[in-house]
Amino acid sequence: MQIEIATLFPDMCEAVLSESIIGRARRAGYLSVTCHNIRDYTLDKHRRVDDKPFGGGMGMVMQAEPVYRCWEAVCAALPEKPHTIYLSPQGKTLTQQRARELSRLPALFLLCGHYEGVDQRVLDKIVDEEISIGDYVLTGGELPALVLTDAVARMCTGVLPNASAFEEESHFSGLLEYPQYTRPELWEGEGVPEVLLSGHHRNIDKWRQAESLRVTQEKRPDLYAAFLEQENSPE
Ligand code: 9D3
Repeated sequence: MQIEIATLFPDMCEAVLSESIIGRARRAGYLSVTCHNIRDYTLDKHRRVDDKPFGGGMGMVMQAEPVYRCWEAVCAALPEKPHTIYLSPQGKTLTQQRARELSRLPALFLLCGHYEGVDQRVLDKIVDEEISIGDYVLTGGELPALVLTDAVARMCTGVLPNASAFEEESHFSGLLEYPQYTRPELWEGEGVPEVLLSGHHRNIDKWRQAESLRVTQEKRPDLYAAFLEQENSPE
């Protein structure tokens, strides 16, 4: 999977993408993520990338030309047109299912907006899909692009050890995780559930399943109801 991120803040993106699991997967060659500075594609002698909105109003609008020239340059270096996503508060909310589908595509181009938006003409020309990460207001599309990259990348082969990327589809099956404990056995006077120290794997599995049910019912009654529904429906 190849992910191309177009942004006015490439260093902000690079900082996040160089760390942890995504950083390691990139260095190991399982994943290619490249950040492009839209400002590098302006033809303006002052390197400007935004201007006042036609018709008046507050703030600035990102100009079409640098965004388009960035997209063209990235396309020219790829064997086929990348699926182009504009991170926008007006988009459809990202879901695990959509992330999984996107992880099966060969290349994504993620456009991060800033200021009061991007000239509609370039959006009409290049964007296949608009995605939001939820109903709250951020200052730009960079954090959403990083969230999308993380959610998609972890499902690409080699990024996570073993098959844990897909655990939510099998073992987990719509329930929340059971509580975890590690050493020491006694911390601040608190012990660890006895069964976890027993070495009895069938009892441990039973305990964890029961805890998953309990935690889900308590924290996410919506997921719990959906789980029961699916358990009780034939087929
Ligand atoms: C005129 C400014 N806003 C009116 C309320 C619209 C607006 C545009 C751009 C508000 C925020 C932003 C910056 N946010 C994003 O680019 C963004 C976003 C978000 O804010 N929340 C959730 N998902 C996303 S994806 C991109």
